[in-house]
Amino acid sequence: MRDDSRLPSAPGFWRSPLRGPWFTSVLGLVLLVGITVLFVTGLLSYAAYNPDLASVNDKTPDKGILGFYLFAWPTNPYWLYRLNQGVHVTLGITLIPVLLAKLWSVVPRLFALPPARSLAHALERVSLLLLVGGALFEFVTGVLNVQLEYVFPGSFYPLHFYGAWVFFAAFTAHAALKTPAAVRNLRGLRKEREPVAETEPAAEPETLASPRPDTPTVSRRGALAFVGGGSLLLFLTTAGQSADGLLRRTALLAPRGGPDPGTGPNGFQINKTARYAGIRTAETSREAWRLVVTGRTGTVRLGRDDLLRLPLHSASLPIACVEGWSTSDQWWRGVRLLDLAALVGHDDPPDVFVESLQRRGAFRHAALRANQVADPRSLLALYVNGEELSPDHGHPARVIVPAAPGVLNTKWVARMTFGDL
Ligand SMILES: Nc1nc2c(c(=O)[nH]1)N[C@H]1C(S)=C(S)[C@@H](COP(=O)(O)O)O[C@H]1N2
Ligand SMILES: [Mo]
Repeated sequence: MRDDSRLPSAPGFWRSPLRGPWFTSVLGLVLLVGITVLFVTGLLSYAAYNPDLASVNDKTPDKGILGFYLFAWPTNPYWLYRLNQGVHVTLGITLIPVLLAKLWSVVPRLFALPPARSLAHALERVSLLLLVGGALFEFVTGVLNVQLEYVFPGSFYPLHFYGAWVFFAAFTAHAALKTPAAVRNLRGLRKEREPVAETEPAAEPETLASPRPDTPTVSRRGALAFVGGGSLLLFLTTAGQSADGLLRRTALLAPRGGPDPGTGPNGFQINKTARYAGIRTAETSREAWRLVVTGRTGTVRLGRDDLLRLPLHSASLPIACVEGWSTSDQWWRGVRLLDLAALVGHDDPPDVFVESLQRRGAFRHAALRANQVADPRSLLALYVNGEELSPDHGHPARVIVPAAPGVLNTKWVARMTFGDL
């Protein structure tokens, strides 16, 4: 078996002289840091979405013991979700070349036979299956969600969330086993960093290196630079998704947040248009539209003119989507959620369930937590940047909450039900 180099299970099948402990260790340590950040920002992102408040999007809202950490997402600083999600998505995309290079560097191991030499070895290989499978699953579902928007049966959230835990469990075990050696390798194997003329096959054949290496065509440093260059290119074509104006146009790989938003006060990214959501102008007109607010003391129905007679307040807040893109701060004006709560008998604001005019599709309703309702910057906005909301931004009224994911900022609001959820 060992000598038949035509089979990928034979060590001699793999000829690259670059494979070896140094190359794998560098990539491994980059992933150790990067994936830890992805995991933390991912868990935070999930908490921010209020999954445990109401099972509107998520069919397993409390996530059992995996939801142990869920907490009331704060409203300060108001750019918290924008930063968290920008880091999560941009970093995830940037790490793709590193992940692929790392898998390339260890691929002979994945084919090695016999499948298991001992119970310990068998366990290690099962954990590698979860590690590699988990990594590919998380990166693929993440990229698909960002690029194509929710192409999954059911919801993206439970898939990506449960996948993250499986992946991170295997990742933690793997990191605990390998990090000490990786650090040693970086210290001990300095010579493997040398230019191509002096690049020699890695020292120990058992440790990832090919037993019959080809002559090198690129140095390990050169190969790392190639991987790093790929990451840099992805970074530069993604990071602009959180910027404005010209910089935003550099976000070639990031979705625009829907169609061209045009210019003027309403000229910022649009996720779903009014047409897509099936909103008819007949139901949003001044004559027809009524906001139905329910709470402890009953139900009130408010037309646009009734809302305009309530105190109007302003707040400068961004929209930050789970997909990673965000707008800069927009100047919203409307009625405070806490004033609406008070109208129906809640002086101490409770949670609220918000429903839109939209009849089908995702995100037509959302649950906000008491601390979000209580923030004086949380508005049922009627205006943005000094003008009435455009149909695509949620005319006649939309929710906007500081530090919350875009998905909680319901557009075309029809009904608000205050009370503990
Ligand atoms: N009714 C309704 N509200 C909605 C959505 C929707 O599809 N329907 N999309 C949400 C999502 S996912 C985001 S990111 C923001 C986008 O707001 P914008 O289109 O004004 O930028 O609106 C939110 N409000
Ligand atoms: Mo979103």
